[in-house]
Amino acid sequence: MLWTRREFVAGSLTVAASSVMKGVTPVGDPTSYGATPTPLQRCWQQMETYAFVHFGVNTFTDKEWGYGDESPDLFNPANFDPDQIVESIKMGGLKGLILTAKHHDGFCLWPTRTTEHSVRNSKWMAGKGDVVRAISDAARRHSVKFGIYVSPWDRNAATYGTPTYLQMYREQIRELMTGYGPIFLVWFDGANGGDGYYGGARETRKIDQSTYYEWSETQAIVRNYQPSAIIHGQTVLGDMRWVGNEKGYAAETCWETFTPKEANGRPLAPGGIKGSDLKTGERHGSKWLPPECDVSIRPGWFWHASEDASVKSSGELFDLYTKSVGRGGLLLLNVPPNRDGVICEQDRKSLVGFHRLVERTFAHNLLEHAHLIASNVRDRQARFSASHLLEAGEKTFWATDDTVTSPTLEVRFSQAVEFDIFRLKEATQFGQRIDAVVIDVWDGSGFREIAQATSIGICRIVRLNSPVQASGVRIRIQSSSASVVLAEAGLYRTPVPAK
Ligand code: FUL
Repeated sequence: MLWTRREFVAGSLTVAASSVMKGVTPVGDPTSYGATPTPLQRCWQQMETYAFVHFGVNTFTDKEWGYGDESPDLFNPANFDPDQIVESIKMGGLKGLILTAKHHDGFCLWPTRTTEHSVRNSKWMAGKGDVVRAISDAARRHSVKFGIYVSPWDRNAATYGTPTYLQMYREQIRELMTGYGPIFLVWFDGANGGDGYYGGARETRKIDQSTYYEWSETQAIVRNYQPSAIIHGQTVLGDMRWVGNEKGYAAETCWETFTPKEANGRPLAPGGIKGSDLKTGERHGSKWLPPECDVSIRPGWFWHASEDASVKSSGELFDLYTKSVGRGGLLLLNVPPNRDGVICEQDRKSLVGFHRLVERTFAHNLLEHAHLIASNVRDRQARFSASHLLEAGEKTFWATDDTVTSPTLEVRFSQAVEFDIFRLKEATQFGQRIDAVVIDVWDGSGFREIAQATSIGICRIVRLNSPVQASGVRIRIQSSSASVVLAEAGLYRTPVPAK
């Protein structure tokens, strides 16, 4: 049944009957529920998407994992253009980039004092080059945030596997944290130990992933020098969880919270937790640890000529966006420079198209001028009314009374609208509260259910298989672990069918 005008006024927007008017102390904000994000995590989650830049000796050897015996001379990008790389990333709407300062082969893209295996001993720029400097400077010039990947596994280092290597690794982190300005994110890889060059030993070395790196000490270096950096990995100090796959998507039901623990009770280490658990997170988990969904725009992480024809299309990237950002996570999209040291045209084209798709889809909220009719408004105060759902950001929100955990929101349109996406955002400073939601459309004579969703969190995008037309829409919160605090609601129509 549609709401009458009287119910609309009584239930939603007026403050006439509120406690404010009755001279009673007005009810304040709801209390937060469960784990909540830190201010740092909230800022980072607003970024939604950022890039990985895999670049190094592998770019020139056509490999994904270099053995560690590559000559530094191999690294010789003919037309290295850091501005072109950063601009390409920006054209994709990506808000930051994470450079592989050192991959598993151990070759350092900056002139480190810790090893001879670096750009300092390469023909490139007669040993005077510094890729980390060039890219971080360009990122700053273009207002793109800069982050670092520094592989713990080092197949070049003679000392790998001993405490001496740990000293070297930590010194590398120190150099990177202190020499290149603000770092927004540090990525610690889970791939560890195996065969390698190891200073000529050419053998297999196994380490105990959960104890060898003493992660809390290693990561404390990051916290000390870059207190505003997000730490990748579900470790003691980690601010996020890896999503458990490298395909760029989270599970359909995906919670922002997680309780980091290893099945065998050993210390936490990157890569040490079951992938399926990471994909869904954990309802009522002890920590706010949103998933970061990493994926490459190409089949491999490094550039390979043979993959020039396999660049993901804009539509495919948009689909991944809805399954990562749209499931409460972040999208980390790898865009690898080629041997010239630039991003290829086909990758740029996809990035531009992807950005345009996101912008155009979400530019026009079909609820914009509609009256949102809420079945309950907290203390009937205007500052908690459903109209705030149409304002961007988490600062304003629709909130219900403490006892109301399954309210509805209804909308009537003077003219039918067509949409294929709906998006909800919780005000996450109050925690993840909603458990399940149903969307109904009014077809002229009654409401018909068209979609359901579970976890909402910072952003939930539900994409319908095909567009629907409706003269009314009802959002039914079926269950919530605490009263509802929603920041945004929207209906959208994708401009072109995404492939
Ligand atoms: C993995 C690595 O082994 C890959 O080469 C790549 O860097 C990816 C992002 O992480 O663990």
